[in-house]
Amino acid sequence: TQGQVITCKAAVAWEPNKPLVIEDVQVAPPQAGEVRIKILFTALCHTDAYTWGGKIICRNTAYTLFTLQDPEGLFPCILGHEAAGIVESVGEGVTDVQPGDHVIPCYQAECGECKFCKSGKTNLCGKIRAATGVGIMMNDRKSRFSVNGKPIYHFMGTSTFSQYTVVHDVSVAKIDPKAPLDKVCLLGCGVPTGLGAVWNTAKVEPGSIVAIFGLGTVGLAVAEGAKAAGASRIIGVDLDSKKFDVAKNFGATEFVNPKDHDKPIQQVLVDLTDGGVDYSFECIGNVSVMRAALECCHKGWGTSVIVGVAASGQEISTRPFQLVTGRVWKGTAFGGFKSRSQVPWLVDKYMKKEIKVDEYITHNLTLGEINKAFDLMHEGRCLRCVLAM
Ligand code: NAD
Ligand code: AHE
Ligand code: ZN
Ligand code: ZN
Repeated sequence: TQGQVITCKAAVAWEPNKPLVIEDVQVAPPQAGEVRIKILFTALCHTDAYTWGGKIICRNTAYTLFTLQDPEGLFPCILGHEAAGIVESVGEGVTDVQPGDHVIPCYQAECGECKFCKSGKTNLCGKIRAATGVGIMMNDRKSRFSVNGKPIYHFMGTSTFSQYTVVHDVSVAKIDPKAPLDKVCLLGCGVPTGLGAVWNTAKVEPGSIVAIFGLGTVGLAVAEGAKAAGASRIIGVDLDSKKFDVAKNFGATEFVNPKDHDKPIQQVLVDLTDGGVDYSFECIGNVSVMRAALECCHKGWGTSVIVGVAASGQEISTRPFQLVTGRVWKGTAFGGFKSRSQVPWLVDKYMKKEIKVDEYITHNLTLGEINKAFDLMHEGRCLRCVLAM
């Protein structure tokens, strides 16, 4: 197959919110600096759903020069960014991986050479983002996917809802070939994001009081990370009380359901914690909850980390006084982990049973059942659903 177009099955999102369609997709061979991967397993992350549900909002004021539309939400596209597979072929000049290598495609690249990579201050990489953020490849500004000659956009530089995908070499983490791909696919997004939000972004200290808004996979991984960091209280907040039993197994120590209270949830948490929490994490993608997560932080030092991705066009707000009086508002992408160097390390930690992965998988389906998998996510009955390709 090397050097040839591969025809395979992929789930194509033709339009926002319309069911994905399994199509025969033509996948072009990798060009210079690119890698074609046979995806074996992919999971769904809520970010795929947000993009799929994309809407366009334009705003033009002195301070908002661009549309508030998500520039990644292009259609038709192939979504998916939490996966594992095997390298099928590589383009010219690719030396870090070769056919047969077991890999996790990473939506956040790590080139090691750009201003971002060299800064020592961030895990974001600037090398290919201009292309991956708008659904194309860097070399020729084109897509490697097509259906009957019609180009299909890439998504997040990964597009894993396809049996074969083409990614940039700086987006490929080579992992231990003994690691079970049907499990470690989760290390492509949600689990590292939650763990890293605690360890890298917030840097939670032993004894801290932590609040977690949203107990899906990302929020549960925050709980796991906070427990490992020695937090003294880990307060889970969710509208769905069924999540509380599950969250106990990941380290949460207390639960609050906003539906059980008349007071605003930030006030409930401030009252529960003698003035507020040391760290809070928003793991939903709801801008009202982001505000509550900031405002439940302790005056003077409480830090709130935005992890959730809000729907296109949404904006956050609070009284500036909240920040003037020492609360800190931060965000995290992929939990601050450097992808190519740290994903293999996370895989090793899983192999040594130092972090959970299997526990986040509640459902296993096939690519053909992908719409059912999205339904499960929206019904809130599932943490991660892994699709066999
Ligand atoms: P999920 O759907 O599995 O979990 C969301 C949880 O939030 C559910 O348990 C739900 O019951 C709860 N919830 C919904 N509305 C709520 C409300 N108003 N108050 C309290 N709880 C509420 O999602 P996930 O896959 O765990 O992802 C969580 C968020 O993180 C999403 O926004 C996703 O896009 C984002 N995300 C961000 C990154 C990153 O790098 N920053 C990485 C992965 C995911
Ligand atoms: N494109 C959207 C925002 C999407 C977003 O925030 N993506 C997160 C990853 S979510 C993973 O589940 C991210 O880290 N992006 C990294 C980057 O470099 O853009 C919008 O609103 O514009
Ligand atoms: Zn994700
Ligand atoms: Zn870089």
